[in-house]
Amino acid sequence: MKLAIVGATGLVGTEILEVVDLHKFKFDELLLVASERSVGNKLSFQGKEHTIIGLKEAVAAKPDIAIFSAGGSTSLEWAPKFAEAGTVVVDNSSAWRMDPTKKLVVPEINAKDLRIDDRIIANPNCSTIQMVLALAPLHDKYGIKRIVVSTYQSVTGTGKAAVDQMMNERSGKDGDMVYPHKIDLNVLPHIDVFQENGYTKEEMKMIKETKKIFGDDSIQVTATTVRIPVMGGHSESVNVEFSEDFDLDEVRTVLSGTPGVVVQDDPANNVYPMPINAHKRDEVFVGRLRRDESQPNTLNMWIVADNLRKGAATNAVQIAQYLVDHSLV
Ligand code: A2P
Ligand code: 11C
Repeated sequence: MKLAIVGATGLVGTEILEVVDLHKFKFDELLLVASERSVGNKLSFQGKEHTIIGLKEAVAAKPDIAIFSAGGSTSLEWAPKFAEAGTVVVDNSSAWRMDPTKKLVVPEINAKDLRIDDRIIANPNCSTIQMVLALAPLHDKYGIKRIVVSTYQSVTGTGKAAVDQMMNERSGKDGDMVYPHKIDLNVLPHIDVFQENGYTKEEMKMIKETKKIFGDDSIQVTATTVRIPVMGGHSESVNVEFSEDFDLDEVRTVLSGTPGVVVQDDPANNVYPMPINAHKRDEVFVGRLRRDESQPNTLNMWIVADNLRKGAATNAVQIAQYLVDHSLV
């Protein structure tokens, strides 16, 4: 097994390496790939020093799996070249997600749809992954009609430069502005670029990706995505209307038995999911479970996960592991 990590020096790339180590993902050779700026630099992993290589050299090495996290334009240009060389690409960017010929995979939900000829596999957006993982077992039981989601997203979703902006503001240092406004002590109702319909691209990702992952265009989704000066994870307020009525205790039981989901719902003791606790965890945390008393068959929930883990690195490494376990590479 020859494994390549494209974007190995970035926030998600660094997390992928951590997850590869923690999950004991087995490989014989590891290729660490980044931009020309980093080629030749050394990066140590599992006690071994690796030299960063460029994309051309990585394609020529014909890795079995390449996990990409180097931005959409790098994926658009380079994923097909890897695929042509026989590599299976697991891509973290938005480049291929809505391509009807590519699978959009959250392993617990739809890895079973993967086939040997899937050469570029898309990893969904972080805010979509944590929401659909928690909703999937409820969708199976009660059938989702409509989702209204508002997010509270960590600056780590934007990458290293955004973390630097927040920290510079906090310590009074000058530095590059990644966001159009200050982020520390502020809230930006703006993630990714605005579209013609007034929604941001992040909001449209949540809408379109949810339908694709559930394989059901009839599910109605509306989203407001918001950046807050927090690290550690994304939080989401989710209001979900089902076709069938539910029992709240049964919802708790179903979620408690869902692999990858942890219920933290004990308001009397101030127990509910928070990004500070989700940080560096692979699971998706769910709490504040309560009936929406304003209309029938509707549930309110609060969903938190480390966007760099299940939202990106963990999900990608799980896909890679599934490919290995099912002889799809
Ligand atoms: P580099 O460190 O050489 O710039 P983040 O999202 O945290 O900023 O990380 C982005 C990752 O994608 C980094 O590893 C970065 O490498 C990599 N990257 C950015 N542009 C390219 C490119 N054109 N080719 C290969 N890797 C790239
Ligand atoms: C954010 N969700 O928090 C974004 C980051 O489409 O993979 C991931 C962007 C993507 O800013």
